[in-house]
Amino acid sequence: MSARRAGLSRRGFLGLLGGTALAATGCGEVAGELLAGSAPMPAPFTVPLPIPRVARPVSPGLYEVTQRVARVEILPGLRTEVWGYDGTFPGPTFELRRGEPATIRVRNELPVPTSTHLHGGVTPPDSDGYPTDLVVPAGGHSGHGGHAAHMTHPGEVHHEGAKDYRYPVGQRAATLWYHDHRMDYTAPAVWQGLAGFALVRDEEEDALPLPGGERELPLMICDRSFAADGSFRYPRTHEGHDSDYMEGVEGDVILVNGAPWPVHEVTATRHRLRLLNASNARRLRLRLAPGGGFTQIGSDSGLLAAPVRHDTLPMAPGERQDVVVDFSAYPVGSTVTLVNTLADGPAGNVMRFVVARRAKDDSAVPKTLSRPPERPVPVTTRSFDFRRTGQSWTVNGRVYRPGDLLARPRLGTAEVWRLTSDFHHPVHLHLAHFLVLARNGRPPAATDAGWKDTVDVRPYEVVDVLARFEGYRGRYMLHCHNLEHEDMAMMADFEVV
Ligand SMILES: [Cu+2]
Repeated sequence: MSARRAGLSRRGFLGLLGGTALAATGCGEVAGELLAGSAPMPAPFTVPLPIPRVARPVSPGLYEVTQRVARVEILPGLRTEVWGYDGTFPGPTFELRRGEPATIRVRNELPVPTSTHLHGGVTPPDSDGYPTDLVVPAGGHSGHGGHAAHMTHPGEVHHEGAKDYRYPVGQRAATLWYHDHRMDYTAPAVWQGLAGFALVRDEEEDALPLPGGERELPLMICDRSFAADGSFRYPRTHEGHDSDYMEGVEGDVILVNGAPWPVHEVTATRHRLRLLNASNARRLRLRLAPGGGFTQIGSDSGLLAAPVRHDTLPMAPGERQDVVVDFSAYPVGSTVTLVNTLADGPAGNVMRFVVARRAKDDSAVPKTLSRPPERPVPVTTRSFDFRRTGQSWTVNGRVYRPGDLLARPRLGTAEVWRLTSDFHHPVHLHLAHFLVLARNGRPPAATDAGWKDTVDVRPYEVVDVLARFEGYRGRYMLHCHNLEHEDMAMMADFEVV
């Protein structure tokens, strides 16, 4: 029985028993603290699934996107103020191709500074969305945002009004995403809507007969809570993050592509689902009801060598799963519901597919998908401990300070990074992609397959990853992708030398 079902809040539970007891009782699957909303919840599976607009370049290789405030209908009949790339939540999808460099000019018309990180991108350091490399709104709003006063940090860089983020796109086809990454404010800014997809394609993927077009769906799953007037609820105090939500904020409404518990009509054919857990803190364990499975074809950083079949997909914040679901296995007229078995009640539902009719299907999932980079030989091992220290979340006992380097790996080498934790910490490395080698000295889970950039480290777990430092020299970061933990200092810098 979970602590919540027993009538105790998780913060009370943690306070009462402490983290060790939490892990020992097996209640440790839920990471955050639930923030209940007060808006009427829509009936599930009534709102159509939106597909984010695909961004069009203004000239070859140049995109422009404007971060601005918009009022959009998320809950039927109510308006929600979002901070969106081009005023939408999710933002537009950037379709990128390996070998074709792209520049994304991000204009900031929000009341707060921003920093945009391409998550999973192999990106030069000056375009990587460092937390103090800021685009400040034109017109001098940088010092006093409407929602949150802007504390300045040593070494902070200000770009007035806009910044050109340059992406060489030398990497393999993969499901990437972009989101705000500003120091101390990533969690509220992403909650407010600053997130979108970026899909990298390449010739290796083009040659495969995978489902495409309308049968390829990017699905951004995240939770939010709403006040009675439809506005987002988010707990903050004047000093910053609300310590009652130290473990992370979980919403009670599940959104897919910005719509609550949507429904989507499909033909009885294979569909490719590019799943992203974009929640601040909520972990997911996805399943199909009434049954069936997922054929995983890709991980965070690209296609697998060969497909892997799963009945359930655990997904921590920041992780992606590229899967194929064959809807011809279900009777025409039936429904297939994507559920999250880690939650009770409304949050246990995600979205529903309606199998509308038969259709021709030329797609297939070949036995050989791709040739991922070979496993490199590590030159050294380093340890990173993700742990609560007082009122902060720390890495190796240190509260994040920009420029405080924890490692200096050499370009072109690989290292084993041993990740340990006291709680759920989805650990994300910028620049470097990695293979999961072991969990507690044992082989990793089947769902850890392939090259990744984010790994779910569970309470008191030891996770060994083999990271490749390829691409660029310079300063990058590793951090917890529970966004409240990240804002409460669970980040560290490393420099590729
Ligand atoms: Cu964490």
